[in-house]
Amino acid sequence: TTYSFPENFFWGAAASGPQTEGTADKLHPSIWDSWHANHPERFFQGIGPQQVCDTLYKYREDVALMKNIGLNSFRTSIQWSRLIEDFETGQANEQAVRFYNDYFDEMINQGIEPMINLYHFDMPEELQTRYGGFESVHVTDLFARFAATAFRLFGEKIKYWTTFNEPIVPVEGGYLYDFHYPCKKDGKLAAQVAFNIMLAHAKAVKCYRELDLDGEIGVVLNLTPSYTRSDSAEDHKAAWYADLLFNRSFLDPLVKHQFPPELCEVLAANNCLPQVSKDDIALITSSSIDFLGVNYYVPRRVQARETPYNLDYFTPEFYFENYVDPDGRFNPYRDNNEILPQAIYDIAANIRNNYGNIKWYLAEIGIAMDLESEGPVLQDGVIDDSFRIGLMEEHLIQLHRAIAEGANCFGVHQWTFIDNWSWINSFKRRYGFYRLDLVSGQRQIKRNALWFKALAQSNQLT
Ligand code: BGP
Repeated sequence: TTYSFPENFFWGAAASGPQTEGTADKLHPSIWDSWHANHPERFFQGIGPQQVCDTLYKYREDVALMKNIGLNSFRTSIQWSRLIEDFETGQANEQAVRFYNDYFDEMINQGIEPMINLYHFDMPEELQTRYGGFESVHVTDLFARFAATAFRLFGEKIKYWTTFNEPIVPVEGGYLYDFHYPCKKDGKLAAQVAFNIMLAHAKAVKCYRELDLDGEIGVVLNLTPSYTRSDSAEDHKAAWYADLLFNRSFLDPLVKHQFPPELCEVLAANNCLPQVSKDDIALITSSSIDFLGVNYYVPRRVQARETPYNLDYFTPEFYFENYVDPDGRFNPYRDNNEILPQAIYDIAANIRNNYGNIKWYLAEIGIAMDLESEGPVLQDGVIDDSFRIGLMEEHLIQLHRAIAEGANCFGVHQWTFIDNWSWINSFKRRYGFYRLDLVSGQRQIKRNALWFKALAQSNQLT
């Protein structure tokens, strides 16, 4: 069978500034730079964001590698803590402006559409320390200043912008479960930060609209359907809550222009309602995006709570229990990684049926493997990571099925281009089209990249 994709489909890769650039020439540290400096033991093998792909120096060679594997688009992010010299005024740093200009020009000259994100978990450390990061409304204004600077500087050449990548992740990581700085474990603060992130997003979108540039702006959300253990009403209720708290909490305000009343009820019942003004709510619900980016890796499976909830602060798990499907398929090369290609179809159906069939693209999908499991370099110089290819095909077949039924999807970006640094996981899980040798910095192509090249060039899966 041949699966053809829509014309002008985006086939690309996704990455982010803090995970690839390296920390050289930065005037300000981000929370990741300083957290790693103070607590290297929190990071897998102690490796931090200095030791990454060195994109800062190697972007020309790297864009040539993108071209080499047929990518027609590429997402990365601008680091707030690199671009901005003065956070209060939003004044840019000259050297950083030169770097981003050259990097984006290089892509454009090679026929690769840059899609640029503004926030990929990388709060400037100074703003976290002084104001509590997105705990503070003032920081939402500073974010909008940063965004406005980026739009003014690069808005002529960048046609696709996103404000935030997976905005719920810094909320979970930093305020519920302790895998992002500042590890506070405070449900009420989590709700406040979530609200303020949406406010920061809406303020940035407003700046973009005011500049009247020729381009589009959106947001990237990680969406995970919740599948139930059984068909019981209790299990379905549990899934409904998981969906409310993890998907609808951001999707509904940002796409449907409304905060779900049930979300407010849940927060109120747990004494977690954030402090908000009517004007700020109105700003969020009146702002609109041109497209949605969707990241998907693993499905969520839930059941009604059976064991007592034992945290002394609120987290969404108060309303459900995660469970592992004994019959599930698992990726042997990554912990807790159930494989469920069907989820792609279900996400697409949800967007089509419940979110006005807004235009969207798959902004991250990837198959994690640890270094050893990717296999040796073959005689032709290619690393044998064939395991990925079959799984990617299964996911894309589900996407194709959804598109055939009307899903408004315009592209696929695989995570990631060159193996990159992944927060506290550092280089534990590899995802790249190219392997990064951490010692020599050398990039080595993997079989999956050649498979993707054929896909991108023919616009079909055969
Ligand atoms: C996504 C993030 C990326 C990336 C990826 C892999 O959630 O947007 O930044 O890191 O996950 O993550 P991990 O290394 O945890 O598997």
